[in-house]
Amino acid sequence: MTLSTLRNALLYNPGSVFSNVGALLLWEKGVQQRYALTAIDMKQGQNITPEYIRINPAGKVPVLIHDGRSIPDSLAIAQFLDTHYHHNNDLESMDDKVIATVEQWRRVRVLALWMGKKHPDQDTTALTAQLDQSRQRILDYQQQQQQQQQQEGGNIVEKAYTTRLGMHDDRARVLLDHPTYVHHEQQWRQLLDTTNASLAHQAYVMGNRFTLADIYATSFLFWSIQKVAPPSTVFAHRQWLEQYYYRQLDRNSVKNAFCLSC
Ligand SMILES: N[C@@H](CCC(=O)N[C@@H](CS)C(=O)NCC(=O)O)C(=O)O
Repeated sequence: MTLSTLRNALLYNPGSVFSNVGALLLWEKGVQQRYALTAIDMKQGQNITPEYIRINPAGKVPVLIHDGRSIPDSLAIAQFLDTHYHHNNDLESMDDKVIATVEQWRRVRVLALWMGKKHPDQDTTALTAQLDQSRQRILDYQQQQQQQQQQEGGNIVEKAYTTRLGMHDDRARVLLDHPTYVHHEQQWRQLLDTTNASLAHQAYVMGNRFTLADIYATSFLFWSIQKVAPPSTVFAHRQWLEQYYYRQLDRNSVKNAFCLSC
């Protein structure tokens, strides 16, 4: 399959937290039929091929392809969908308060909670070797592009690999640094607590209407339960959050986007 020929698609990695945000956005906006769900094989490094880096220099998912134009980043996708399909369910993705809440969820690096350095003396030799290898693969691609550039003149993809390298190094720091793990774990628990407290007197994260903040909260909770801790831990002393979460799982959009009965 050639990604560059796609006209309308969601590039995603099934099961990853931001990909779930992307898929849920399509279902909540009722436009899931218009975009072909296209899995990017991250394990095989499909997200760092020149073709993908041309689409998204960050080498991340999700990316929405709309009429052949690429829109990376889940928040940008939400804002695009809210603007383009403004008659469909408004997610209030331009509202400052909604954005501020969404950013609280986005700031928690859940990858650290899953695969990060949980103990100061944890042996990270294997992970370091793996990260060094994936870094080298980026450099190899970049060098290939540089050689091509000399032959053909001008190549934006070579520069784009510098962006991907920055993302890679940031990811490596998040995974290998113990204080970073501690920081994100605290942020995660705090966010669960504050969300639980606000849900004691309202049905949704922002009050009595479903917004983009619910899409992030539900995706992060779902992912947390798959990868970080069982429901008994996530919901311990957080009964309002628990009730909210199971209400969200009952939504048809969530069932379909998260493939709950696949
Ligand atoms: N700010 C981005 C974050 C996207 C993101 O971190 N995606 C992860 C998957 S959940 C990814 O693509 N990671 C691959 C990598 O960085 O190598 C968004 O909101 O879409």
